[in-house]
Amino acid sequence: MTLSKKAVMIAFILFCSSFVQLLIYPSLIFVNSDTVIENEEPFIVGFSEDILISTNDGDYVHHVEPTLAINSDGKIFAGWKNADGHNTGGVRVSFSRSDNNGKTWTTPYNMPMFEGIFTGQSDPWLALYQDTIYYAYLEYSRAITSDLSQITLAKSDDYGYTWSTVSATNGAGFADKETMTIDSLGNIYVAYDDILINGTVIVRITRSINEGESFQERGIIADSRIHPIDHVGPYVTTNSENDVFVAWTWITTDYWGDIYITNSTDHGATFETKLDVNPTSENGTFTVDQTGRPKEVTLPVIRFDSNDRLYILWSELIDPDGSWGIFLRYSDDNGLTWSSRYTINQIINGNQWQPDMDIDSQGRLHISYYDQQGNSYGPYYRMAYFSSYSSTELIITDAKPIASENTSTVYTRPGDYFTIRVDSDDIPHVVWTDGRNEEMDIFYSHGITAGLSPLQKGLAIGIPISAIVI
Ligand SMILES: [Ca+2]
Ligand SMILES: [Ca+2]
Ligand SMILES: [Ca+2]
Repeated sequence: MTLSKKAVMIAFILFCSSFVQLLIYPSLIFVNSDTVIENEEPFIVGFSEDILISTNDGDYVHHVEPTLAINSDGKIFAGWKNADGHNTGGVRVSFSRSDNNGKTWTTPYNMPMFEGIFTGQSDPWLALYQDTIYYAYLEYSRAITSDLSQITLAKSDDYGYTWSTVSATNGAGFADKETMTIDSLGNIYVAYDDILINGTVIVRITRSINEGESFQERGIIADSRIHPIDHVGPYVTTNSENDVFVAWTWITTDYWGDIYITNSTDHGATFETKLDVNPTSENGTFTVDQTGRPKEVTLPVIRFDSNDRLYILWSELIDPDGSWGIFLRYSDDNGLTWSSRYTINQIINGNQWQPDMDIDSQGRLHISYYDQQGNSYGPYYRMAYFSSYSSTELIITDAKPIASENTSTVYTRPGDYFTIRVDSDDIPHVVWTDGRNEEMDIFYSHGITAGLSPLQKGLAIGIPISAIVI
């Protein structure tokens, strides 16, 4: 059976099971007590054929840690990190674009090095504001004559044909693990770890109020000299009032800590007292491989829906079988109090980690994560939503494989994240790290809806007609 045939069969089986779910659950979402809108399609029944987008192995064989952004016209932009080894540090970051809903992608190229300095690059992060692409990435000097370390912000007004770059940070140490968000007015925030040479970690946030022409230091979110022993992975977002929220992992003992969150009502100048998202236990941690290189790590993802409900998603090493699992909470009071914990992984056994989510126009969560069973892993997808806004019962669709092949657990370091984003039609698009060809590559796929017949689905996503006749 060809891969395409297998994908179509899986899509059809998932179509049938999803139809049963449609019958079971009334598809209404209550936005507030007065407003009722239908929770309409699209329901995602499977994923389109996998497309390889890291097509250039000439300089670097391994490609990991992809990021994704989609504009209102459906142009898709992807970035990722290139490395010499499957589990080694980043050397350059790349960019590619699709103008035809992911069917084909432009030839990837490496992003510019800041002011011509010979740098290494890592930690790619894409965001859009209107039709301008903002691409944040870590840069560190590889020349002995420079000690440059910063988050660079590259900006393109022409879909990635040309870029201008600016330094988005000015910390004292190694700038690491940034995230970026852009508020409704176009102000750009970059949160990152500033790692000093003595091991102190200061989590900082910077802001640009001039469309990325320059950045100013704003506030300090965490400092390991005051709150030992380590802080990692600040994830920044804003609500409808353009207040700034940051969640991150605070490691409080050698191996354990938890997710903390704080917010700022003065655009990042000062932050409220941080709150433990799981106050009764310490569940955040990290694991390393046999050579001491990082594998799974607890890192939060935070997003607001259009009603300012705040969702937080993360992975923990506390499933009953001692494995990693994925959890969700929400808050309707800007993070002061939190809902019960919801388990997101459908299968408890094995490791589920590295979750990401996006929220569509109907307030539904589109969630992706890796699931390892036995000696291989791959990306999976679930959609989650509440039957009404006051309901605490999370409806969550069956886990669906995104990729048609898995990656061997020999490849221990797919990066710290992969990315899911919904387009203007509420369709999820995913980029992930994939080792099916005995090297790490970046693949892409998008959701297929139940609204199309299996034949139409095949035609709509470009599967050859011969593959549909099973
Ligand atoms: Ca805790
Ligand atoms: Ca598990
Ligand atoms: Ca390759």
